Amino acid sequence: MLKLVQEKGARILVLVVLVSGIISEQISAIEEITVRLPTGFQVVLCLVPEGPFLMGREDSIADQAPVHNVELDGFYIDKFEVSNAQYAEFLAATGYHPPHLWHQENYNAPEQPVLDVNWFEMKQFCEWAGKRLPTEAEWEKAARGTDGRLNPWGNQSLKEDDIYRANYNEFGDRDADGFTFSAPVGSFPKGISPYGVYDMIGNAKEWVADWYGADYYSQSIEANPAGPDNGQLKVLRGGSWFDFPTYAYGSYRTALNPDLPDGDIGGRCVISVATVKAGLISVVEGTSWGTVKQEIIEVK
Ligand SMILES: [Ca+2]
Ligand SMILES: [Ca+2]
Repeated sequence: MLKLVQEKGARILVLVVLVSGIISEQISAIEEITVRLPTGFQVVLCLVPEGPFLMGREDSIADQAPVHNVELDGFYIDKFEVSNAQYAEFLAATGYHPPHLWHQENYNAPEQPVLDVNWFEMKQFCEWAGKRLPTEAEWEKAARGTDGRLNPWGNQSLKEDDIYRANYNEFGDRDADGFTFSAPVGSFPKGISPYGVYDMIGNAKEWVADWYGADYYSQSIEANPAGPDNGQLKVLRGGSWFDFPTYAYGSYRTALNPDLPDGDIGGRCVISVATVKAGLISVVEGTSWGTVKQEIIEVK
C-alpha cells in the first residue's frame, strides 16, 4: 500500500511504503525520521538506539583490534550517503565551490553520492544541514549492529552466487555488480544494516569525525569515544566503488589528510537523539519510509 504524504512547502514528496511479507518483517524494527535541510529538501535518517555494541575485529589488520565493548548514546544517521541532489542545495545556499567531479557525467546524476569532497567540506555540509559528522564508533555501530558481525547484512561476503550487496570493485571487474562508477544511493537493498542504513559498504567511502589512531582501539574509552585528541589523518570507513573487497568490509579502517578530496570519497551525517528531543532540528511529522531517490517519488 502506498500512502502519499505531502508537506506544505516541501520540495519533494515522501512516500510511506508499507510492504508485506518478508520485507516488512525485516524492516519492522527500523525506526526513521524525516528532517528538512534549510532549503526544505527532505532527508530520512535511521535510529541507532542507545546501548552497547562490539567494536573492532580480532582476526584482521592490527588497527582493528581488539574487539571491545562500546556504549553509545542514541543517534539518527542518514539512511543514504549524501547525494549530489542534497549537496547541490548546500552549494546554492552557501556559494561553496563544487567538487572537481561535479561536471563529470559518470558521477553527477542527482541520485549519485557526492564525491571528491574533503573532510572540511563534508563537515561543513553536515553542520549546514543541522547535523554533524558521525564519530567512528557511531559509524561502526550503524554499519554492524551490536553483535560483531563482519558486514551490515551479516558475515557473508559482498558477493554470494549472483547476489551483490554493495557497489565495489570485484578485483578489477568494476561493473560485475551493475555499476562501473558510483551507483544511485540506495541501490543495494540486500546490503542494508540492522538499522536500515544503505551503502555502509562500498559506493562512497565515508568521512567520519575522528582523527586516526592506529592503536586507539586498545585504549578507547568505553562510553561515546570520539577518537584521539589530535592527529594528522582523518578516518574513512566502508570502502568505495573503486575498492577491492580487501578494503570494503564493516571493520576496515583507513585514513587520509583532511585537506584532500578524492573521487571515491563522500559521507553522511548524524543527529543525536538528544538534539532531536530538544527540538533543535525541523522534523517532519510522522515516521516515513521515504527516500531521496527520485524514481520512487511519485506525484499524484
Ligand atoms: Ca561496481
Ligand atoms: Ca558508503
